Amino acid sequence: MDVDEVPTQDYELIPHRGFGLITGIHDADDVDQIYDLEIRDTDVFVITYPKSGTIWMQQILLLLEAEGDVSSISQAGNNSDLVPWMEVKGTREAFITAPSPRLRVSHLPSRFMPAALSTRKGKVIYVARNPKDVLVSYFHFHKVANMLETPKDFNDFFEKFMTDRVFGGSWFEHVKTWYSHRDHMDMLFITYEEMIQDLSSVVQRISSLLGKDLTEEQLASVVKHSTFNNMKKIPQASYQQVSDDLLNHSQGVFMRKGTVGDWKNHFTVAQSERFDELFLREMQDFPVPFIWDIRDMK
Ligand code: PPS
Repeated sequence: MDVDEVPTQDYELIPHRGFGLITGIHDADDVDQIYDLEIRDTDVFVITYPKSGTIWMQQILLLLEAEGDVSSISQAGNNSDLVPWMEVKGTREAFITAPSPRLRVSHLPSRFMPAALSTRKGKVIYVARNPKDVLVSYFHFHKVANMLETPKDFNDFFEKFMTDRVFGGSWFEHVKTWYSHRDHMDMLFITYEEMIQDLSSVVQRISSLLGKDLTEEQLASVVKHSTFNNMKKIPQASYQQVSDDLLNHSQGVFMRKGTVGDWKNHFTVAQSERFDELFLREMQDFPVPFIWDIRDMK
């Protein structure tokens, strides 16, 4: 079933093997079958904790495949259909029979993903974003997304995120576990903030990972058509065409601010300090730095 065709219903987060699945969107049996899927060398999986740059990466992958020709991808349909979610129910057959390259996105923890990835089959692009901005982006998205419970207020959502009671579970566990697989998977681990800071170099690295040989001009076109302002103008890329059953477009937009440090407009000092303590406890041995403020960018 296409993600756009999910019928209107009440959604609920149901625990399954330590991870919350959303009724109506996910099916536990379908999710369990992902592990045994045969993987091709040309398969590409973008993995993210929610609100970390998934749809940005969908646009970049499609543009790289199209060698920068934006009109060809806009005509092909919605990015969410061209680079679908692995875990959405009923998508298994389409994955098995799809022509190469199969481009997919997923929010799933690594234990659910195809085992073959750990033998360096297929490619993984993991995008991590500083979790304070993730929390803020996710708060706003909960008001837009019908499948996610609308928070009472920011404080209510802050508590839910801090105690892993959101789809995606613990941000810390998601990022650390995926990172721990980087040596036995063909993986590029990048941050959202790197993409904000130097999109050209990130696009170049993705292009190399995929073995592409694009001209300077083609790469420049990929970068140009994946900037925040340009993507916002493309309904197929910015999720403006997702059905009203799934997204309540009157409550906000998918592409909201696209920046670093918006958490400062939402967190109280006390919330920030509590978050910092948790971050330090969980991430003290994590080697990848996060950027928390746009002014810290070179
Ligand atoms: S989801 O629902 O998990 O798929 O959302 P996801 O796509 O991972 O994250 C949405 C946030 O990414 C921002 N975004 C971008 N930022 C900068 N440049 C580009 N091109 C871009 N595309 C998407 C989007 O605006 C969301 O962040 P916030 O902070 O809410 O603006």
